[in-house]
Parts: sequence; C-alpha cells; structure tokens
Amino acid sequence: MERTFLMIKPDAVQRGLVGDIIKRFETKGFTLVGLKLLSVSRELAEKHYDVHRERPFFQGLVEFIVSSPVVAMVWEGDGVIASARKIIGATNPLNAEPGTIRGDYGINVGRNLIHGSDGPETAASEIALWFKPEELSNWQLTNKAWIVE
Ligand code: IDP
Ligand code: MG
Repeated sequence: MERTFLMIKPDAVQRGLVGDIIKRFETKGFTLVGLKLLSVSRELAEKHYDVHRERPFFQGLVEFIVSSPVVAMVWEGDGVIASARKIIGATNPLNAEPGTIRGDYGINVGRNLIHGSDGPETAASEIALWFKPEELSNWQLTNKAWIVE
C-alpha cells in the first residue's frame, strides 16, 4: 500500500493549525500510520533537505525547521503521494489554490506550513529517515469498505 511522508512545519505548529491539517488527510480517507512531534536536529534537517543544499535559501530553511517543533507523519492509501501534494498546494503559497493548505493559510514561500514527499522514491527514503519501522502501525480502517470499493 502506498505511503507518503508529511511534516507539519514550525510555522503551522506555532499557529495552531496541526488539528486542521491532520483533519484534511483524515477526512479525505487516508490512513494515519505514523505520527510524532519532535524538535528536529540540524543533522536531520540538513539530510532531509540535502537536495537543496546548494540553493541560496538552504541555510534559512534549515534554521526555520530547527527553530521550533514539527509534526512528522506517515499517511497511507491509494494515490496518497500525489493526492497529498494536491491537498498541500503549490510551493509558493501565493500561487497555491484556495482550498489547499498553503493556499488557505500562507503568503510566503519560506513559511509554507507543510512538507510532502514528491514521489515514490523520496517517500520511501523520507519515511526511513524520519521513522523507525516500529514507530509505524500496520492497521486497517474499520470503515474502509465505505471509502474504497
Ligand atoms: P516543496 O516543499 O513544494 O516540495 P521544494 O521546491 O522542494 O518545494 O522546496 C523545499 C522547501 O524549501 C519549500 O517547501 C520551502 O520551505 C523552501 N523554499 C523553496 N524555495 C524557496 C525560496 O525561494 N525561498 C525560501 N524558501 C524556499
Ligand atoms: Mg520538495
């Protein structure tokens, strides 16, 4: 079953948006299989954003991620990787459609509220980077037959 890694960033945690953000993935029909609040080490933040290491915003991005706790999550379901990216919206919140998380709550690319894996390979590597296998639960929604035929 497809899984993705999502991280509610420090700005959204500080602004009290954790519940609203989780609710969007829950009510969509996806299954939460891993969840934790943590203060991110510099090492973890740098590894997570390693692909952006040479970009001018890298240092500021790492400072932001370590500045206050984040909520790390793994969600499961058919098509969850691409669907979560749609629910999240465009990287720059000013370009994100209303109805998306970034479109509803953000105005700045450096404060865009949430991260979501962008494909199957990054999802697998990000889940392994952020979660130990025993921190993930394999379970089925009891109402699954009312969500997926
Ligand atoms: P994504 O989060 O939509 O996948 P990426 O291009 O992978 O976007 O960039 C990763 C993160 O880096 C963004 O979510 C944002 O926090 C930050 N970022 C990207 N571009 C900029 C920028 O131009 N200025 C400041 N931060 C940026
Ligand atoms: Mg990205």
